[in-house]
Amino acid sequence: MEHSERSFIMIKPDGVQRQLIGEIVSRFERRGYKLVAAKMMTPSVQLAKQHYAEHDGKPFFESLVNFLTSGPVFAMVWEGKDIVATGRKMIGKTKPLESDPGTIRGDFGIDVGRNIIHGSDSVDSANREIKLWFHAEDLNSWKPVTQGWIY
Ligand code: RTP
Ligand code: MG
Repeated sequence: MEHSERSFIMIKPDGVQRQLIGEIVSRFERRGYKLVAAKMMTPSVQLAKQHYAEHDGKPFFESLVNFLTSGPVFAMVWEGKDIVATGRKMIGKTKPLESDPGTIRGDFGIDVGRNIIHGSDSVDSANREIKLWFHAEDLNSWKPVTQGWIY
């Protein structure tokens, strides 16, 4: 079925521990995006390594994988116009000094290794990550009954 752009957005273990799930889900909802899948789970080491495969070999890779597998995450798929790029804007930059107030990281974080949330960095990454974390049958396509402000 045809749908507009989708992104894989995940609240990391620190965001779950700090009880920011509602706050973050609310920001995406209010912006006008549609939630099409969500689940809470503790990722396996294998899944975390696959997810962050592009960083394999970097000095922070092991601690990144350890962190992501340290407890439950809240994995989601969000849908809507330009969700990949807009999602990254809403999340804020990787480096705490560069993450502006008003963004999720800029409002809630000060540590590059404890940065609350992940968002796909391109449409290709989104497609890869959605396949990695979700089965196709768990993605819920739906249309708002009240048309107008949700794309
Ligand atoms: P993410 O993939 O988690 O959404 O974060 P991102 O795109 O903003 O940043 P990325 O470059 O993909 O890095 C993935 C995660 O690795 C940790 N990191 N640590 N110590 C460091 O210099 C360093 N650089 C990156 C961060 O936790 C980042 O979210
Ligand atoms: Mg990244």
